Amino acid sequence: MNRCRKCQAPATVFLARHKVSLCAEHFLEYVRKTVKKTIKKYRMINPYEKIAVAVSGGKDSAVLLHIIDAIYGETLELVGLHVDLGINAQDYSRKSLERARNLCQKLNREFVVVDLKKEYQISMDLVKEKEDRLNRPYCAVCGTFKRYLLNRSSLNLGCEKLATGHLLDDEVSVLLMNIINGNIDQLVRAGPRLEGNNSTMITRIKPLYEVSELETTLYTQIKGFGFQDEECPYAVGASTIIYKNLFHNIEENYPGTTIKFLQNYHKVLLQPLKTSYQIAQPITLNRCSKCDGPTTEEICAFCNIRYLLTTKE
Ligand code: Q46
Ligand code: ZN
Ligand code: ZN
Repeated sequence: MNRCRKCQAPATVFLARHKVSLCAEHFLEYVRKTVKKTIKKYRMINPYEKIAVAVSGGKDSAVLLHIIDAIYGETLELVGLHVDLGINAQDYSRKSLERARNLCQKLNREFVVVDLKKEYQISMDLVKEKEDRLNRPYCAVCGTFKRYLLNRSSLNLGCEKLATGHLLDDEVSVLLMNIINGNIDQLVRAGPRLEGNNSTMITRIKPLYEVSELETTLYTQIKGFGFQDEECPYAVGASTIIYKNLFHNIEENYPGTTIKFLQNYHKVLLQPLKTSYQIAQPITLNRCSKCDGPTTEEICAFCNIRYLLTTKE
């Protein structure tokens, strides 16, 4: 029988990338320590800050809120921020909202909902209905909605940072997609801390940057907390899923490859890339002429999409 490397109790988990067996308690400690190390390394959180945590109702953001709450307790003001995307199929949005609310209630943290339909008269259901007008993947549109609303709401709530549940698997998938598509602009700005500007753009942090999807799954199983585990009805065919599966296959054969890819990107490739392309400076942001939000154009992506969805013809 495998024994926990730390306490010799029967092991529950084998971490292939570290070749280490751990009992349930020491596995939870390992994940928390990984997050703590990331937060420290990238100077993500200062004492007594007010931080918005994006809670989708899914497992990754549940783990994120649990861990930040466990590490910092009352020394941080945390607000769970949920975007209701208006997905009626399979009752998806209602179930997600319920999960997110329960999580915040359990942890005794403030919970705020931004309702896309009530506040902006648009929804992901409307995106599906009018997909010919937009002609872009659902998840790309949804990503624009979420980024816009989370940014705006966390600033309105007076938060200093916005924490999101992006994981190792998300980051490497986006990195590989950007390499393949030659998106240099995105590549030089990849990272777990994206600086804001104190007025229109909040600083975004990703404390789960070095935690894998498998690890968050095990974390939720051990802790036994509920989350929305049904797949989003609009996720079908999303390219990120295909890239994630690619990394899962590589990881099965060569454990540790995923984290190596991410760490080496930062250690070896990022700096030369920034230097040779000389585009490391922050982009100049204008204010959107419709909503006053941040944009590099005259009208921001959110207002553009909203216009396409709500005009008569
Ligand atoms: S909610 Fe939105 Fe996700 Fe659904 S449409 Fe895609 S991005 S899959 S995390
Ligand atoms: Zn142990
Ligand atoms: Zn706008």
